[in-house]
Amino acid sequence: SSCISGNIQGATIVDALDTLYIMEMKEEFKEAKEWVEKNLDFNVNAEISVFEVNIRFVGGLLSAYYLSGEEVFRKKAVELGEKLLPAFNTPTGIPWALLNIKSGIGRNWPWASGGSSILAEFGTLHLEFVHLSHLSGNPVFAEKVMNIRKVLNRLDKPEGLYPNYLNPSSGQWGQHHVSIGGLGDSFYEYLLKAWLMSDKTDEEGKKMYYEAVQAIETHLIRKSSRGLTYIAEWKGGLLEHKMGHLTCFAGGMFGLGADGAPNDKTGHHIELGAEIARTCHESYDRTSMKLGPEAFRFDGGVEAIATRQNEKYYILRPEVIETYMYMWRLTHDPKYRQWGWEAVEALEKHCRVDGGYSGIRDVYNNHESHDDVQQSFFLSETLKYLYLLFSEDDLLPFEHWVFNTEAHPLPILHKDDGNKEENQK
Ligand code: DMJ
Repeated sequence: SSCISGNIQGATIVDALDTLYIMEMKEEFKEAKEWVEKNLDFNVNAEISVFEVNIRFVGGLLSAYYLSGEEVFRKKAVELGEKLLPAFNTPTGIPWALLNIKSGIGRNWPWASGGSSILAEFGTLHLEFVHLSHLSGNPVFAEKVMNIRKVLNRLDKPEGLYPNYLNPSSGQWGQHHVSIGGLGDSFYEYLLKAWLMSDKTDEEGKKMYYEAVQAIETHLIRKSSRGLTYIAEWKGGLLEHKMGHLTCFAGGMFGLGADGAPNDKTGHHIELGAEIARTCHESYDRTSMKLGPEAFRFDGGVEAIATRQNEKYYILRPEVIETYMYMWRLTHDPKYRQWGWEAVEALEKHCRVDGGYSGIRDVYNNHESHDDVQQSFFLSETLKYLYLLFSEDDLLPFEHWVFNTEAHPLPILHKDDGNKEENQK
């Protein structure tokens, strides 16, 4: 019916395309491709999250194209990118969080501070949109994301930090909440990866990344009394000593950014990545299922443990394994493979169910209570990062590829790439 809005169907299939390809599951990849050709449809009355559709569908299609060279994926990616463009029709060009892709009408999450857009949402379009311009020859996609940068750079930042909320009409920050986990996370990731993906020509992205990390170290990174480094949340100058599972991706990010760190700080950034990996491993090790909770605290005598019932769940998230994979590639310390294998065994033991894998309601309990959901990022991220952790470094090497925030590999755009795509393989 025309007044009920639906969704774009096929997230799990599209999110898994590149994983199937990388794992050489040729039959399954072919089947998935045929599904995309016949059934993937963006002409639906759906109110979608611009961020989620971008990282899962646009990112998934772009990677499938670059890996396989199959034109259908390029075509679908550009078609979907065009559908997302009306989200940028705001006074500042900061996109809406939600968009009806039939009507082109956008709005923000009703819960977000003062009608704001979310940093981790509008800040996580850059990599995909640069590739959409590259593959379509249409500069509009890259222009939209470069404008987001411009708006951010005109604003004063409290203590050099980026608040999670920005109002797309006034161009002003909402609440001064800062997080390297939910609502903030992948914004920082994309500053670093934009620079890497540009073959290290995007000096603005580089500068923004390393300045942000400096502010994060000064204001958010702390050490517990028993020596665990963690990243707290900042609320208008006050720290909440809580670290989300989502925040654990930052270990890998610090490691990946270590090489370019200014002022001889390479070793320091690697060390920071290693410490975050260790803390996040502790959050897994201190549960009965050896799978980490959604959030853990450093408060009232506890360290790296969830204290609230509604933070004890595990929904097959990848961030801790992602950090193991980066730290393994960067250091070859065998502990990262050991820790990864512990996660494999725990997933098999506690999450495997008929027909797939399920999230767990309480990782501190001795009996699994399954939530009966297999998130699409389990196939795109968790399994892919595990596979890469136990593969050789020349499978999707960091010198040629960056992973979008949903683990979809995108080729680095070398300066002379303009008209030939072959050298990206
Ligand atoms: C994924 O969709 C992406 O990794 C995103 O950046 C954060 N949340 C999930 C995985 O936990």
